[in-house]
Amino acid sequence: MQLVAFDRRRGKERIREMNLKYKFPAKFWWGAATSGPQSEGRFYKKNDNVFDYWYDTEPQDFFNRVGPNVASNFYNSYKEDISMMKQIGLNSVRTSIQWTRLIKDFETAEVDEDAVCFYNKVIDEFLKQGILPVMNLHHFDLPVELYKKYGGWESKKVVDMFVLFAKKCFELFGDRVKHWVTFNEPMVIVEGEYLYQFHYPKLVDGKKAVQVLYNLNLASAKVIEVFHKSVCAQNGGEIGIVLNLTPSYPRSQEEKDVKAANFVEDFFNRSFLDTAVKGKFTESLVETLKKDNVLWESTDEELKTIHDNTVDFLGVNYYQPRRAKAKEEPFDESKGWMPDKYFDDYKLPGCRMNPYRGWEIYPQAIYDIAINIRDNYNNISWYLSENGMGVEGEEKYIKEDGSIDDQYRIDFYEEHLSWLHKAIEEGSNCFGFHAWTPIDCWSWSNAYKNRYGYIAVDLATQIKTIKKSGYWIKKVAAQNGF
Ligand code: BGP
Repeated sequence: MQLVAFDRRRGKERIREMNLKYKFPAKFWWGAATSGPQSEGRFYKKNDNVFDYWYDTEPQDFFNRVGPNVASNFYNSYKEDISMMKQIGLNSVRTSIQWTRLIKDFETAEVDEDAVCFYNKVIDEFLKQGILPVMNLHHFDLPVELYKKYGGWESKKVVDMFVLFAKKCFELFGDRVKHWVTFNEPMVIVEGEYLYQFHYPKLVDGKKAVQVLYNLNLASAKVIEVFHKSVCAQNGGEIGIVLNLTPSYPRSQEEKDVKAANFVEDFFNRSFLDTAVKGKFTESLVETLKKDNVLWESTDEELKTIHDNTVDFLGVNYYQPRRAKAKEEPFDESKGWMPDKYFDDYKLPGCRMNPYRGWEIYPQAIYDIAINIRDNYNNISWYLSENGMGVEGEEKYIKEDGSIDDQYRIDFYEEHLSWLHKAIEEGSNCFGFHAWTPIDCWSWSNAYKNRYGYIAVDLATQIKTIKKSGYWIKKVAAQNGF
């Protein structure tokens, strides 16, 4: 009897699979991404990161004055949260190990035993639920102590302390975690902290920005070196980096606009992509920085480390495209060098926008990214590690049964996935799709303004409810397509 029922069900599944418009490769990752500082809350954390400190000193900078103290309470509710992730069919999830939670003393990398116990429980719970944990080592969460003492990522001493932290992570958790990430969006550290003032310490200093860009590349390569020599790698573990590759399209095909867009690519994308995959900095970028007298300080030994230690896989976060045009006014260098010397941002008239986040919606860029990786980056294996639609005031879409009808998010994902599918059909080596984010989480100075999750969080009660998109991804994951 049971067998008949089972066969009927399989039969139906097969028919559904045959009817799919977009079928993805076997073992495709259908998951979502979050991070420690955005989900755990500060509970029992022995050290503060730059965001904890910024919130404690300038809470007015955060949307509705909501800080990272509770976030989505993952520290206390990780079991229930992971079980909800399982319920919506995710087969893989990325989060991060917080440097400021795991490590008590940054100079010696002495660990905090409570934190070790916490991360062990989290990893074991993911595995018990059949969800592949992808562990990232840095999601903008620099210990504030290291900023105050050494200038944070401006210092190569901090690079070495980060390597000590990473080594500890591999030793403690590498027996179970097989997929590691050195950094999430390192370019955002450069932009937010040193150029455009949207992350603490909100500096505007192009020269320092360039050194930080270099030091982050060095840190990633040094961590990869340690990883590849560790038992984790011998046991089949892999390490990658997650980059926000925002393709930059020129306003027109006129030479000056193309040149401007090409510089944007060099500075904001290739400065991490070329090093991560090919082990070397883009020549045209190095030439420009040298000419402008702002090139980083490097040694031959460091450049060899960067050259010899490239990633095993790539994660690409994509939210919005970037558009550039030639400068309309000459750049005023009296306040110092900035990459903006070579381009102006360009807003495409009439483009589709996500009004809450102020970001253009352009799904086709996924295809362009995928083909670029295929043709210019050795067709390295990669996954779409973040993609998402942040919406403010989602409560207005609550249905009678209490769940949120976020059809707009489903449409957004289907459109992006259709372009990804096309690129895979054409040979791009993509192995997964992670949405931002499994459960609504705290998002830096935007706090809880825009919600992204498959699962909603009621901030006052911390009650979590699956949205319509959560049921959608469950079906997509089960069918391996849609
Ligand atoms: C990405 C970050 C995430 C998250 C997301 C949404 O760039 O990796 O950490 O913050 O953006 O951000 P926001 O809420 O600011 O729209």
